[in-house]
Amino acid sequence: MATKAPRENIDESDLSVRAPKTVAVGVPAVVHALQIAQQQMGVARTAQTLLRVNQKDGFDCPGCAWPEEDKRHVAEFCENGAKAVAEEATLRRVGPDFFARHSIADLAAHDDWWLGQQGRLTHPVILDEGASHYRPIAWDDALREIAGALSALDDPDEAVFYTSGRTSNEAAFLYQLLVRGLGTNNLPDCSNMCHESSGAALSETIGIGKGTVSIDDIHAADLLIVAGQNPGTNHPRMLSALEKAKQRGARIIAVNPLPEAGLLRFENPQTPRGIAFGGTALADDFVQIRLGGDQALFQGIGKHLLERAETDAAILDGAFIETYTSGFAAYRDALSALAWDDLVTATGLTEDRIRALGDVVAGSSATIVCWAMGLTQHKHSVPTLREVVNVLLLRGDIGRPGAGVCPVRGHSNVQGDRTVGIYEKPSTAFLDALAAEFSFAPPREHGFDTVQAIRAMRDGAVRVFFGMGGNFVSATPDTAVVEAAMARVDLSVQVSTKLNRSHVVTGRRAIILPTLGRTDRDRRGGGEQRVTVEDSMGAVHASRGRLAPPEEGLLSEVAIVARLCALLFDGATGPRADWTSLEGDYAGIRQHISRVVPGFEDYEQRIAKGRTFFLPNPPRDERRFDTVDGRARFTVNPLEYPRIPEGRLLLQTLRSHDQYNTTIYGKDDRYRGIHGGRRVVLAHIDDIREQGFADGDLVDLVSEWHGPDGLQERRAPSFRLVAYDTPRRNAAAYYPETNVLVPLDSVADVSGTPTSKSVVIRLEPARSPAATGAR
Ligand SMILES: Nc1nc2c(c(=O)[nH]1)N[C@H]1C(S)=C(S)[C@@H](COP(=O)(O)OP(=O)(O)OC[C@H]3O[C@@H](n4cnc5c(=O)[nH]c(N)nc54)[C@H](O)[C@@H]3O)O[C@H]1N2
Ligand SMILES: Nc1nc2c(c(=O)[nH]1)N[C@H]1C(S)=C(S)[C@@H](COP(=O)(O)OP(=O)(O)OC[C@H]3O[C@@H](n4cnc5c(=O)[nH]c(N)nc54)[C@H](O)[C@@H]3O)O[C@H]1N2
Ligand SMILES: [Mo]
Repeated sequence: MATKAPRENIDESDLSVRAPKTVAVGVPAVVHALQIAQQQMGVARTAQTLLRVNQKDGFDCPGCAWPEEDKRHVAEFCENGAKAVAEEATLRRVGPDFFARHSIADLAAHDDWWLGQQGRLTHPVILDEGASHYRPIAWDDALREIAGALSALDDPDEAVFYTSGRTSNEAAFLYQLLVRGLGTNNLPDCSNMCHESSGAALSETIGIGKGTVSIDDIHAADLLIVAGQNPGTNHPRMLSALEKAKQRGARIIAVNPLPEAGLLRFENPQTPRGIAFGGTALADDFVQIRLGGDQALFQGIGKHLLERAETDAAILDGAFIETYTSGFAAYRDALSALAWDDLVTATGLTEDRIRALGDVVAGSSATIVCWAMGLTQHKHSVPTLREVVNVLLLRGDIGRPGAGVCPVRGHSNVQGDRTVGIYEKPSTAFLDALAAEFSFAPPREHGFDTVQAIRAMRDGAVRVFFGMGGNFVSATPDTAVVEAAMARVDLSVQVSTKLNRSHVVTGRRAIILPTLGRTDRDRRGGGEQRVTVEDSMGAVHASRGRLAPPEEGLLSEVAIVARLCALLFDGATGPRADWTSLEGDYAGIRQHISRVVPGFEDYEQRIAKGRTFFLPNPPRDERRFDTVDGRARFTVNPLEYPRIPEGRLLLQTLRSHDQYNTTIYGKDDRYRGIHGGRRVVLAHIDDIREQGFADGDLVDLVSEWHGPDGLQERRAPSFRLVAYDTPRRNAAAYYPETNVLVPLDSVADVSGTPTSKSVVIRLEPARSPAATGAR
């Protein structure tokens, strides 16, 4: 069912702009988090819940994927973790009466923030074809409807199964089995829009699609480069680790177009010193790079190291290069042919500045590069990350203490989901093991990633869309195209904790299955269940919720999938397993995983009593590189960087401090000085003036994209211009509001990730003066 987005009647009249902050966290953050938590869940539940976050035998924070330290604090959570928990543990409810009161058209007129604020979903509901309202449906009937629609497909590839990254290992493993049992690898996931570029670059160059450092390595590093990441907002617990590294003498360099508060200074609320003394200055150096200039920066650093090595061979780790790598000579020659002028243009930094950074790298005894979306969501993200690897290889900075690559993952179990099989391009070894374990023939042909899935839906090739968590409609690029694509599907199913836009923009028929979250107690036939998750550093541990679930009889994700399997696979065809007993006791699923996925041997024992275990990581553990030639690979990557046409700006779409992806907690972005609104575009004052505007003017953002059929334009109306400290011609605005501007076909080479951090836009005076914010 196609609906009109709430974009037309935008009220941002409370918007105000103040000076950005230079210090992150501290007491105001804790107070703010507790306020939000108490509004959602009351005082008693707040205390009961927040004290269990990330404790051994507690539940894993549904916030981010940053690992816990081994020695836990009493309150092992951060402001934004507390908000994520409060969102889920809220006492507000969305039940059948809510859906009776609100038609689809009514819900569609509200934004993601309002939808999320309504509370936890409690009952399965169905939207019949042509109906104006969802109506309640019994669990069994809902599951039979879904199984029926899947069985009726002419070809299993007519179904698409999306996963967001909060799903546990157990649920994810069973879910991929269901999907492959049906006969398709159409398993797009949020990773396709997130760290896919990291996975692609790292698998190719070092033989594993994950980072190679542990939390101890962070503490032990001599130099930490944090590029394209805003940890003060998105991975606040990382700041504690950076602080510890700093206290042990590490240098920290922030590479970012924006001076993000958390990277500059940090007040640790866990330590009295943090509160009393105004915190630690974290970054020793802030490198204000142009959007998309990072490939050039790392090439420049590599070039400088190679030049210095001509007179001082000890600059490079010759023994490492000789023993463990391939491709060095070609890399060296390619870099020597690069012109400094190009590197300067691409980065916006001077040659001297880049060389000085090279000297810092040369002087470091152990270097880690951390990154997130600022490096992964560009057209040339994969080459950019290959260049990061090149620099680390030059100095042997992989596979020894305090050194390595550190892609900082987003969703709390996005890495685990991939490990247990949520992947549209599964390896042969994985499929072979799955086939042997469950006596069936999984499909071998690769499936759709997120962007390919949208194209197939748009073209009418998909009849069933199934979303395991997430908010497909809001999170994906090109909102208008995705909404139309979703409307073409016969049946859309969402397994969700909270209401979001993907429940309102649906297929011709739609089903919502509510489910348990991390914080909820999960009691099944075999007793109270735990699930497991893998953090950003490959450590696996159990998570157990303790709160009374929002509704008796609410099914866990595992139970939903197990029951669908029981309906779909009768033992004659498809995978064979005892679905009922797997639903009753998830230890049975862990046994299957331990036989299918390498590294999970003795799974149950290794997670007992709150223990954590590390999955094998050949580069880290033994400097073994499972690449095509068995070596870590230097690569040659022709320089790329965004060329911004005359009179245009390059827009990055990012997160405010008060949101979790498409879940909006509130309308403030405290550290950046934005209050009471989200429709702002941060730009350099000279660009604002050059374009004929003034700070505070209301503009429409119009993106320009040259597709095969010529110029395409997309418009996001009514954004307030905010003069901000950013490089010239680089602008920033919040996602998901700006997803309307991101063309579906604008994706990263190799990884297919939407280029959410480089969208060419022009500014136009706002057509409709909808928002009248005072400043
Ligand atoms: N509270 C909270 N926590 C979260 C999330 C959330 O929404 N809220 N989301 C989770 C998820 S799924 C993810 S993936 C992570 C995201 O974590 P981040 O990647 O930190 O999130 P973004 O807001 O997209 O910020 C991108 C950062 O990169 C910078 N940047 C943009 N382009 C470039 C570039 O070309 N070069 C460089 N060097 N820097 C650039 C931006 O200025 C910004 O600081 O956070 C996770 N944690
Ligand atoms: N323009 C632009 N677009 C982007 C990005 C960007 O930086 N810019 N970032 C991209 C990135 S990095 C990511 S990861 C994606 C995020 O894409 P998604 O993961 O699809 O989006 P979320 O907003 O995290 O999903 C939130 C919804 O998940 C559901 N949910 C929460 N917890 C659970 C649970 O435990 N179980 C179940 N079943 N459901 C649950 C709730 O209903 C909630 O409304 O967005 C991408 N899109
Ligand atoms: Mo993400």
